[in-house]
Amino acid sequence: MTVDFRHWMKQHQQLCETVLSDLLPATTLVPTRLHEAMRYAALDGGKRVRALLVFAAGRLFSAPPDLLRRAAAAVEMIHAYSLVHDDMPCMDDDALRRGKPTVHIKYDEATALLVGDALQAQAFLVLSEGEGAPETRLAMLRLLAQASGSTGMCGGQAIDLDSVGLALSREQLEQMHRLKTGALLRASVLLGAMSGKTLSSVEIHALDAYAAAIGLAFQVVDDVLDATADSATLGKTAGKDAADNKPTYVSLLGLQASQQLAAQLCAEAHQALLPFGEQAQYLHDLADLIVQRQA
Ligand code: GRG
Repeated sequence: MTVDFRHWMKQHQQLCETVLSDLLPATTLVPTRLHEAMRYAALDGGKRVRALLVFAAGRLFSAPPDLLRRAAAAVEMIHAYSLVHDDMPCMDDDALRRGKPTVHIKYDEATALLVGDALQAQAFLVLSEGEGAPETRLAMLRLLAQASGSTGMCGGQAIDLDSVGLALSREQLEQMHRLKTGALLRASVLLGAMSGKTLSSVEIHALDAYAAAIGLAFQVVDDVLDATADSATLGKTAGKDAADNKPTYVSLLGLQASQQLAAQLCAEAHQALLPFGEQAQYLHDLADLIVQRQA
């Protein structure tokens, strides 16, 4: 990772925070407590990997800033909603997220449910508004809906909930993560690129190969960190996978083989970007970031 990339990353994490703050309902707007809780869930926290993927992919095709910013905010809102719901007692039942009490602890369960619902609706609202060709916007909305719904993130979460205590094969584990985490990461890459131009099938194929590799790498690293890092560093409860008897890459392959797999997937991601040349440098560096992250 270069100094240039680190500078770009900080700048765009800050931009993501500003754009989210602008596009979320104000706390003065009724119902004020719900809007305050939505802002609590979405602002001031997280690595903003999905927004960074949108911005870095947008750079490939000089995407217009307004559409790119809305796409970045939309994927982070969907992600924030998924975390709020995932932390609820009916799912993972967690008290800590992004170094803060989870939404149902800070507020209450009913509010957490509504925060997730409202963040999801807000994501589609912000992407439907603003500048840009209506057909591009429609294609982007469709992609985000597919990535979030029952054949994407929600479907992956359903498989995850059904898998507790089961011995999944490597293929089954991969399919679950491709949906649960990979679908939104893929959508982030494609939404960024689509903001700039209508993609050819060759471009979609190359970006898909990149997204598939980083999506899986993200999850492998998540499993490694869950087994090796502490809660203070992670900002969420560490060791939860083993405690909950969940199948992970670490439980399936062991720690060392999981680390090797993450490195191999990073190399595959880099390889997939070759057709895009220098313009893809930040996507290249984001793959490194995903694999080298400590939280
Ligand atoms: C409840 C519909 C629904 C879906 C939940 C994404 C997800 C599906 C659950 C999150 C549980 C989890 C810990 C998944 C592992 C990978 C993951 C998405 C980690 C959190 O993402 P980061 O590390 O979080 O990008 P930050 O806080 O940095 O944004």
